[in-house]
Amino acid sequence: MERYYQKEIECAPVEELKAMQNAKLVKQVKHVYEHVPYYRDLMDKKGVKPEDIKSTADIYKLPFISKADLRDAYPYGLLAVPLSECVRIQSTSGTTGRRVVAFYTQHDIDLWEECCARAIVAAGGTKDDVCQVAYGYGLFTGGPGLNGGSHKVGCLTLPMSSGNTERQIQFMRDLGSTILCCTPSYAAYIGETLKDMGLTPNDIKLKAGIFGAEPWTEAMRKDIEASLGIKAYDIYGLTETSGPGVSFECSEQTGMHINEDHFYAEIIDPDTGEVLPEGEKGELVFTSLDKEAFPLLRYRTRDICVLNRKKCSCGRTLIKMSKPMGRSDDMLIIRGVNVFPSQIETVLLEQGYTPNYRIELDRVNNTDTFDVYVEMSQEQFSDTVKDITLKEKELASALKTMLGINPKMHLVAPKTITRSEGKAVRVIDRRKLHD
Ligand code: DLL
Repeated sequence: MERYYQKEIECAPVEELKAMQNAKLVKQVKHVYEHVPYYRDLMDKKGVKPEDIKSTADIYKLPFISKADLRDAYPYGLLAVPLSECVRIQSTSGTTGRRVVAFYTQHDIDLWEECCARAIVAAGGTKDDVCQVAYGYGLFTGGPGLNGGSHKVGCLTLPMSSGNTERQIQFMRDLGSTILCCTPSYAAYIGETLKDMGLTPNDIKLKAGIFGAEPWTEAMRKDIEASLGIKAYDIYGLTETSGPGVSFECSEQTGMHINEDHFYAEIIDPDTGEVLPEGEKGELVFTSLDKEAFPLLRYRTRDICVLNRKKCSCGRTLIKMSKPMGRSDDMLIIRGVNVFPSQIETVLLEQGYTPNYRIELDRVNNTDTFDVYVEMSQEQFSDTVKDITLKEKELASALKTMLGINPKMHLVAPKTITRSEGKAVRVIDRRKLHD
């Protein structure tokens, strides 16, 4: 039997949902225009006033917000309430330029946690469950978001954070965890470790997993389900809109239901910005309808998706998005962490290396491998092997500080990285990320 956290919203008649979105949009545009000078300037430049937005049918008139705007406005420029009203920030890794810092009032936190609670209940969670949260905690939104959702459902919450896998399994056994929340690659690794410890899914009580923050295929879903003896559910979100819980899978698993009472979704042509009809593939754009502190209007996610409103057997009427099928920028997601090649280049230049480098990615046993090859100068190359090994370690550690994940560094001889006559090919990605 399908369960819901907020049935009155999740299964509301579509017309009711649309009317709700229209009313919230009108209010939100006014709030942003009055309180965010940065966005007001964008609207003024486009010649659009809050009164011009009467419903979601008018949304195309509004300007987009992109990561470049977040950079320009860093840190407070898109804040719509006094800082004293904010109770939390969350962030992504990266340099000042690439880092996203999102602000929350208590009301924003409550709504975000409710979105995560909807995902947990859709995966079968109840107050009798033991929910082990093995997403990273801290600035990353995964741990705090699912932790809050788990509390709202009333599950016994295990705030494990990621890492220390044998201890994860020990707790899972001792406390009888029934739901696991983490990235799909970490879930696969936990499954592998379980086997290495001589255990089987019969030795644990897990029944469901809520996995997201990075792309994963149906084949990976099947592997994880078999290794942990669970049903695996997808969850999507991004720091800019709050974190996980923008959309989530139900029992039908043919896409993720978007929490439309809080987020208005559009699909646009990434090149022209034109809004595409439902069912067409393009870039996903979100407008936060309820957020007080950091309400982004028409935020370009760069995720390529399709939306559909076909009737779902779970009873929810919320529109569904496909799994992201790619990106319209150069962002890579490596072990759940967002990485831009330019961040790597910044570190190399800071450390006195040439910008001749290559990133190689693969997925071995469902875990991402991350190798960075960097060319040495003639002087660097004349160092002893011992010196070079030390330099590789130093560089790996500088990259870890910048990105939050550890690459395998390879310092290579001068002129060995293939030069390109056109656009440099910096990234070789051999992973199969999409079906
Ligand atoms: O990854 C929030 C999150 C945490 C989602 C835990 C789900 C679970 P960011 O670090 O800001 O936020 O990264 C957002 O990750 O634009 C997508 O490209 C990608 N992404 C997130 N969820 C999925 C998913 C969190 N289920 C970026 N499938 C997004 C594929 C995903 N890609």
